[in-house]
Amino acid sequence: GRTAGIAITNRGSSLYFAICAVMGFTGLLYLALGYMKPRRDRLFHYITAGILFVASIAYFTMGSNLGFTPIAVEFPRSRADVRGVYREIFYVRYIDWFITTPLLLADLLLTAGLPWPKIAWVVLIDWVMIVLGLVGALVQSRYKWAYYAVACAALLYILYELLWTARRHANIMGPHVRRTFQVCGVLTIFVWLLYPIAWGLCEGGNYLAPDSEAIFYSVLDFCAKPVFGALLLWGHRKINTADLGC
Ligand code: RET
Repeated sequence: GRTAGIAITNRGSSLYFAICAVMGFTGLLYLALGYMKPRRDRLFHYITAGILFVASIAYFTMGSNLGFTPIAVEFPRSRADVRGVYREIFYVRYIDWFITTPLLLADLLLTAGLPWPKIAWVVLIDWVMIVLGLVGALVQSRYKWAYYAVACAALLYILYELLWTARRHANIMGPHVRRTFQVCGVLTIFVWLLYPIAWGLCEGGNYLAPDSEAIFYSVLDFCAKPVFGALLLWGHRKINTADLGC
C-alpha cells in the first residue's frame, strides 16, 4: 500500500508475524531437543536455537512495521502508486543477518571440523558482505550497485570455501559428517545464492513491491534457518561433537 509517498507492506505484515511464530517455535523445539542430549552434545542445538530466536525478534519487528527507513527510489516506476516514490527498506534484516549468518556458517564449518582461524576468516568476509548489502540498500543513487557487486564477490568467496575447503575437510571426517555437510551445504549454496537475487529485485531495483519482498525473503529465511537447522540437527544425532574438536 501507499502511505504519504512510501510504499510499505500491509499484507506482508501477517506473513512476517507468522514467520516470527515459526522461528520462535522451532527455536524452542531445537533447544528442548538439545536438553534431551548429554551436555557435551548440545553445542549445535544452542547455535541453531540462537539463530532462530534472533530471527524471531527481527520478524516481530517487521510484522510491526518497525525497523525500516524510507529511501527515495532511484527511478520511480510507472506503477509508482503501488510502490511509492520512497521505498520501505528494512534495515533490521541486516542486523538479523549480521548475527545469524555467522552462526549458520559456524554450524556448517564446525560440522566440517575446520580449524577456528579459518572459520573466523570466513565470518569476517560474511560480515563484509552483509554490511555492504546494508550500505547499498540505504544508498539512493546507482552507486548502490557498486556495494552490491563487492558483496556478491564476498558471497562467491564464501561459497568457494564451502564447496572446496570445507567439503574436502568434511569428507575425511567420516560418513556421518560427510553426509550431513553434503545435505546442509547444498541447501546453503542454493538458498544463499537467491538472496542477492531478492535484493536486486527489491532493495536494489525496486522491481518488486514490499508485499512481494515479504514473501520472497520469508521463503528464503524459512529454508535457510528452520529447515537448515532441522537437517543439521538430524545429521548430528549420529555425530560426536567432541570428535569435531569442539
Ligand atoms: C545481500 C545484498 C548484497 C549482495 C549479497 C547479499 C547476500 C546476502 C545473503 C544473505 C543470507 C542470509 C541468510 C539469512 C538467514 O536466514 C546482502 C542480500 C551477496 C547471502 C542465510
